Parts: sequence; C-alpha cells; structure tokens
Amino acid sequence: NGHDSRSIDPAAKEMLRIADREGYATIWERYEQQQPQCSYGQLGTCCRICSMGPCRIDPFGDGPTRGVCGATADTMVARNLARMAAVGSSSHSDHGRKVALLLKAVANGSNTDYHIADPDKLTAVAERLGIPTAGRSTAEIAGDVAAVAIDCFGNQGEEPIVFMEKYMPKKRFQRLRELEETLYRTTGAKTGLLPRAIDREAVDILHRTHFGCDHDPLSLVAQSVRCSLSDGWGGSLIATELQDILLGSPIIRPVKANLGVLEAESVNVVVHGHEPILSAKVVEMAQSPECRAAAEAVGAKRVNVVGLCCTGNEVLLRQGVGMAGNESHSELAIMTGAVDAMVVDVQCIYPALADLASCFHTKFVTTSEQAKIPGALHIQFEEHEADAIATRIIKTAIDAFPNRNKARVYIPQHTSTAIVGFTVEEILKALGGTPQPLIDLIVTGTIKGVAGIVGCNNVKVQQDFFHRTLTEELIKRDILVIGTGCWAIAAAKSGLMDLPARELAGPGLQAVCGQLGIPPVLHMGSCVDCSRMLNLAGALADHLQVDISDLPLVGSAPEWTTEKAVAIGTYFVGSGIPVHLWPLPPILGGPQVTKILTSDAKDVLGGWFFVEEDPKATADRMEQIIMERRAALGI
Ligand code: BF8
Repeated sequence: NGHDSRSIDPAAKEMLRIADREGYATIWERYEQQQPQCSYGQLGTCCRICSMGPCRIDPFGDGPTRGVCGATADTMVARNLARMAAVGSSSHSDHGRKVALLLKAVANGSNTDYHIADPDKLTAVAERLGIPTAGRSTAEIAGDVAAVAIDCFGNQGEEPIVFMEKYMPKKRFQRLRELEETLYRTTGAKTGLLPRAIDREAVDILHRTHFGCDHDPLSLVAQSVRCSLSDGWGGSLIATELQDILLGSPIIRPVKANLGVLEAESVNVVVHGHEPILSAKVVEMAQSPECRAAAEAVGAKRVNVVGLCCTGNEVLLRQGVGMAGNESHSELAIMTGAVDAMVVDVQCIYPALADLASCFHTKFVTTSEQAKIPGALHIQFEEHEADAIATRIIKTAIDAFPNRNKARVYIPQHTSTAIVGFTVEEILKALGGTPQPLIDLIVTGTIKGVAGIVGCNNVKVQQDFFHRTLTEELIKRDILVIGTGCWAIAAAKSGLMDLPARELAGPGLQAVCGQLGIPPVLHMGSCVDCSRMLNLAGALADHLQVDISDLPLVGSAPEWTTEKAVAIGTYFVGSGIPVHLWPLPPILGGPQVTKILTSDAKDVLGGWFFVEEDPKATADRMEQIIMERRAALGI
C-alpha cells in the first residue's frame, strides 16, 4: 500500500511498485530516511548567517529568545524568507536574461541558429513598450526590445523597471506608488515596493540580510515583495514574452501527458529543466534528416522527444511535444528503462537522477554551466552553436539505444489528452478579441471567478492529490481554473484539461466550456509563464479600470517545493491576489511575520497568504474570497 500513499497517478503507482521490487531509491524513500526533520528549520527560526551561530529559537519559549547578536525569531524568519524570495526571483529572472541576450544576438546577426519566429508578437511587445515599429525592420525592432529588456536587469536608476511600468495595470502601479509614499510619510523611513533593476532587488536582499543590516520584519517582507515583483513583472515576464518572439507563440492544441508518451520502439529523449532555448532546439533537431537516419541505422523507429517539468511545458505549448510528467515523475521516467537520454538544463533537477541513470543505459546529460551534477555527462550548450550541440546531444541518445536492456523496459500505458496553449492572446482570440465576454460571464455569475494554481510536487503531499482535488472542487463551484508549472502537468495527466472534463464543472462553467469548446481547466504554461496569468489579470483590471485586488481572483500553490514558488506566491500577493499555500511555509516561528503575511497584507496590498491542509476546505476558502470580492464589486 506504500505506493498508493505516495501518488494518485496510476503510472506513478506502477513505477513505484517496480522501484520497491528492484530497490531503486526515490524521493519518497529518502524523505522517510530524513525523519524527523528539524522543527527549527520548519518554523524558520534557525539562523546560519554569521559564524557566531548557528542560532535557533524555540518558538514555544524554551531556551533563549534571541540569537547571539540579539536577532529575534521574527528577524530570523523574515531574513530567511527574503533570501528564499531572492533566490526564486533570481532563478526565473536569470532565465529571462538569457532570452533577452539571445534576442539581442539574433537582432544583430551574431546568432543565426535562432530567428524571430513570431514577428507579430515582436510588434505587439514593442508597441507596448513604446518602441516605434512603423517602417522599421524586424531586426531593428528586436534590437530595441532586447535593449529595453536588458536594461531592466542592470539599470542603476531609482525608477521602476520599464517592463513592469508598461505591463502592470495602472491602478495597481498607482497603489504601490502611493503605499511607498505613505510608508515614507508615516514612518520617516524609505520602504520601496516598485522594483528598480531586477538584479538590484536580489542583490539588495543579499546585502540587507548580511550580518548586522536589516532586522525589521516589515522592512524585510516589503523588500521580499519588491524583489518578487521584479520577477513576476520583470524577469519571468521578459522570459515569456521574448521566448514567444524567438520560439513562436503557443496555440491551443491537444497533447498527450504521462509516462505512456515514451515509445518502446523509438529513441526516447527526455528534456527536463526550464529553458526552451535548449529544449526547443532538441525537439527541432530530432526531426532533422541526419538524426532520423542515425536513429533508423540503430533500428529505432524515430527519435521521440518528450518533456518533464517546465521545459516540458514550454515544448508542449509551442511544439505539441508529449509530456512525460511533473517533478515527482523525474525518477520514475528513468526507471522505465526506456529513456535513452535525459537532457537537463537548470532548476528542479534532482541530483539523484545521475545515480539512478547509472543503473540503466540512460545517458544523463547536463548542459548548463550553472547546473553541473556529479555522475552526469556534461555537454556544454552554447546558443551560437545550438543546432550542432543539440544534434550531438541527440546522437548521444541514439548511441545509447542499442544498449537498452529490453527485458528491463516497462512503460506504464497511461496517457491523457490535454488541450493546452491558453496564452492571454489565445484566450482573447477565443473570446473574440476582448476580455468583455469573460467579464460578462463573471458579472452574471455564470463563472464566479478565476483561480490560478501553480507550483510543484512535494514529497510531503501525495503526488497530484492536492492539485487534482482542489481543481475539481473549484470547477464544481463554477470557478474557472488556470495555471502553470507542475500543477498544469498534474491537471493534464488527470484528464482535467480534456473536453469531457467539463462534465465535472458546475452548470455555468460547463455551459461556457461547451460554447467555446474549451476544457474547464486551462494550461497557461511553465512557471515563468505565471506572468501570463498576471497579464490576464491586468487585462481584466485595465478593461474595468479597477485594481487587480478588486477582481474575483485567487491563487494557490498546493504542493509547493521551491524558492521560485515563494517568489511566485509573493508577487501574486504583491499584485493583489490572495494565495493559498501548502505545505507550511517556514515562517510560523515568527508571529509578527506571520501576521504581516496572513493578515496585515490584506489591507495594505489587497493580497495575502493563507495556509490550509485540506483541499476541500481550501476550495471553500477560495470560493469565499471570490464571493467577498464579488460582493464588494456589487455583482
Ligand atoms: O518552475 S512547478 S517543481 S518544474 S518550481 Fe520546479 Fe516547481 Fe515544477 Fe518548473 Ni516551477
């Protein structure tokens, strides 16, 4: 019964039975070996910032109430949280930076392996940024867009970054500006909320959380919000917008999801990580005559590239590539014995994958200078030689294919169909070019509101259980569910993104899905594409001339794991959206920080965090928030 408590996914259950039988180590097993986990760490009251420590504070009053330097539990919690937000924001944003630099290289002709795949999107982004487009070449416009994006990372001025200023809805921008002014007036101390340069906000956190700097929980939380906003309306947004320009904008289309996308007769290449600059090339080059011939020469049907995690979402959305699974599936995919190469770039890659791959013929290929893993084969990816390197990577998989031990291959035959690709542009197109029909549906109560669900799998939660149950509970209540990341993969695998899923929705949502020919649960992309959700919220807010915090919108990260999820949750809150979290964030040891984030933020920002373990109770609370907001709007 052990595997059933680990995952609700039928493919995962089959693979976990094999793992138990063969003795393969997994996250679940290593998690058990880690018990009991440190409760100071869980509560956030452990400080390792200087060498007088480590210090820890028992929040129940046993022992000292201050660290050696005098830091309180709240200071420790707030500093730790700020560092999580900085790391999460930096990960998304550094990804965005690479895309901006690539756009510059394509624009000036120094990179010819990529090109402007969506000139219409380029024009739309340029116009939004106020860059002239009439009578100018694509390369000129692209160069200017890249320059504005790059400037958002390193500008040394005090003004908010251009991307945020041009994309954030007006009322939200004003509210944050007024809040900064009020805080200055009432406290006499400067507290910024609108991000300056993206790099600066993360460095600011590294500086202010150094030994002996900022000890004020409110100030530390405010900077966490500011840094996270530089991710949502900056780094992540730049990643999304410029990837659409360079790799093509997603369109609504059906795909297959779950381990059944692996093919027994083909060379299987799993792309895992986050940056489609690599994965999209692997998908593209797998179709080249050279790779096809090489695959046939070793007796394979073809090269079958499938995705895992967010880079899987990127190629699923843009190239219709099958999705092998979300975070907790990464080990299980290798255990099928049918993966000839797993190719990774950055973020959310378990180092354990290298050891596991060595039990099989599987080549575990790292490609990024920022993510090297002992035991992996490193093939350095360089954008200016992308075609050649992607081909080399695929050849590695083809060379491994003959070593596959067919007796050990087991591919669980589970796939679901998912209709994906719901970008803001595609949603507006489906609505006839304006958000008005969606607003009308919300005003009449046909749809009560919109819930955005994001984030990972977490070994502390039965895989996909919270994602699936919460999603089903919300659509049942006529709440449209949109989202990204590993949640989106969970929803795709569960069949919730297929058209028949509308039967699970309440009568209002069901009718809308029937009319528009869409599922009740919409895949908006990878985690950097949470910026698409912000943009959708922004489009609704600007259309109605209200703030995002007035709209019946709510968020959740019900199986969150990473620091990037902290950044996402925090920029949602900073953008005026209440956010549910499970598992517990490491803040509860700081009563003042907990109060700021779960209560005070509500009045100040219009968004706040709440924690809840039960999916049904979470849906109740999310519906209640939506109903309160509807009432406040008089609808
Ligand atoms: O950025 S949802 S486990 S894969 S952090 Fe990672 Fe979490 Fe998955 Fe993508 Ni997002």
